[in-house]
Amino acid sequence: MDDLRDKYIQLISDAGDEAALEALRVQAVGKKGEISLKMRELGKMTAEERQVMGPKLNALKDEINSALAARKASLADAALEERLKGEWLDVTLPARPRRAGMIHPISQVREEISAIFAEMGFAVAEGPQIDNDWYNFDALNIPGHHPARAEMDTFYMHRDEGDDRPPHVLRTHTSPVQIRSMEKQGAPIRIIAPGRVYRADYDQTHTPMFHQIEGLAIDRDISMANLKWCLEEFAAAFFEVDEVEVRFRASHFPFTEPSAEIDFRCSWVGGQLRLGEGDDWLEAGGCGMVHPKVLQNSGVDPEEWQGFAFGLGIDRLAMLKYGIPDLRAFFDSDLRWLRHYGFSALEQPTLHGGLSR
Ligand code: 2NM
Repeated sequence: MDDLRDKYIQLISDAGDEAALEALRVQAVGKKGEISLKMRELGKMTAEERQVMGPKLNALKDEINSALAARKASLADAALEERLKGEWLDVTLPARPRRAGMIHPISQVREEISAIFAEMGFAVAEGPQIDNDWYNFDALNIPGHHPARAEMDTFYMHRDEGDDRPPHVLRTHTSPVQIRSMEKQGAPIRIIAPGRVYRADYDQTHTPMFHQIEGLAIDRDISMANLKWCLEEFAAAFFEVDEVEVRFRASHFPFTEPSAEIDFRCSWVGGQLRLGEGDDWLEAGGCGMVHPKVLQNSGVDPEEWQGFAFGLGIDRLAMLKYGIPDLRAFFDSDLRWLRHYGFSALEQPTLHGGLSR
């Protein structure tokens, strides 16, 4: 009995796979297995012999069955271990850059600008591209008769014959987003509103849809000085230079008072733009202190709150920074152009990692 036991325990522990184990099981405890045959011999024994041998054989059968089960489990463990070794994958490896799927320069620049203003504490706000004339004009202190309405070349949405309600418009600027944000959130508030805007104008330097980014900061004592600093910080970060001088030129907008055009100091050397040095000025956008009527229209008390707003053109900033000569090519969906001017989808612009790489 002990020899039988030692033999099978050894064979089981040497079995290299499940098939070998199964063969051993048949050989030992199968219907015609060695131990089963021995059990059959119990019938020919005397009662005394049977009383000794019966339990011994049963115990041996149990022992071999559990040795088979244990070996089976350990073979399965080893097989899993082996498979996992083969399938091992380092999920911390950087993804491989691909040629397909490029980020459009406008998306890239919008993300760059958002990253810069996010660092200064501005949140990104969004709103509808189809809006009513209250949000696009009246709330912004542009009444019906105001020449700015005509100057804006507004796209008006269709109204049925006999429907005399004022038509919806395609927003001509992202300022309606700021009005809605002030209405919803009140003051203090610090947001930027990037997005598509629409004006019926098409030539070398104008497309009927283009992209703007507007900023708004309202608090108890925000001034033009805070505005100028923000724009200086923005220009230096965006053009990736140490410093850029900002010049305010007096201007007029219905929604700000006082109002100014924003110029960045620059030079053009051999057709190449350099920011922060030289005797030229780059026209970058408009700005001012938000008009008290605009605050009032947005549910913000102008006796308690004040602040600045500004507007920049994303498309022009993209052309200037990345040397893109033709505005209209932005909207042609030409894949060869996109592969040339596009950005990797796997590299997000951040201030710490670099805006453009
Ligand atoms: C500009 C120039 C000056 C502007 C004003 C506002 C609002 F809604 F807060 F009143 N948003 N953006 C603004 C001011 C925009 O773009 C050339």
